[in-house]
Amino acid sequence: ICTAIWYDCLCKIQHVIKLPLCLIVRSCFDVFFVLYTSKTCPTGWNKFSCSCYFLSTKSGSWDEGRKDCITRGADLVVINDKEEQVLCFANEAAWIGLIDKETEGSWKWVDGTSMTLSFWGDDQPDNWKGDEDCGQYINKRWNDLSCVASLKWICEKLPPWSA
Ligand SMILES: [Ca+2]
Ligand SMILES: [Ca+2]
Ligand SMILES: [Ca+2]
Repeated sequence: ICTAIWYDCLCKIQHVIKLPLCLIVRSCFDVFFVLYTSKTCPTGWNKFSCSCYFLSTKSGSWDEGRKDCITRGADLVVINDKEEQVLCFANEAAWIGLIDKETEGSWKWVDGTSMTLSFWGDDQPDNWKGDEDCGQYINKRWNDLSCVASLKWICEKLPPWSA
């Protein structure tokens, strides 16, 4: 039976087994996907798989972007898989939740996890001028950039069960 509750369950299973199960079964749930989206993502946010995404209209430093996301009950986006990397973010250059400020070259996500899967652009990260510790999404790849540069940012709001 296709119900919104079912969709919730599938998202939850996907979150646990780390497979894009939502995508696989999505066609079956298209109608409810729309309902689910309108129910769970605030206005101005886009739904993909189990999360809601927001591209800022303003620009600012990485810290300013993160602060804004937290204010919105979210955080800077954590890119967990190829689907999320490719599908979510159009062609905008924007901050993502990736940082190597603590230890140079040791990239961490804002949720505290280490970066394992990566989508760096050619010759990146290069820590140019020794001052590039924040992750930028650009041309569907990543670049390390000075954290005080001014960019838009992408927030990701996770589903309630992961809070
Ligand atoms: Ca994510
Ligand atoms: Ca760096
Ligand atoms: Ca760079």
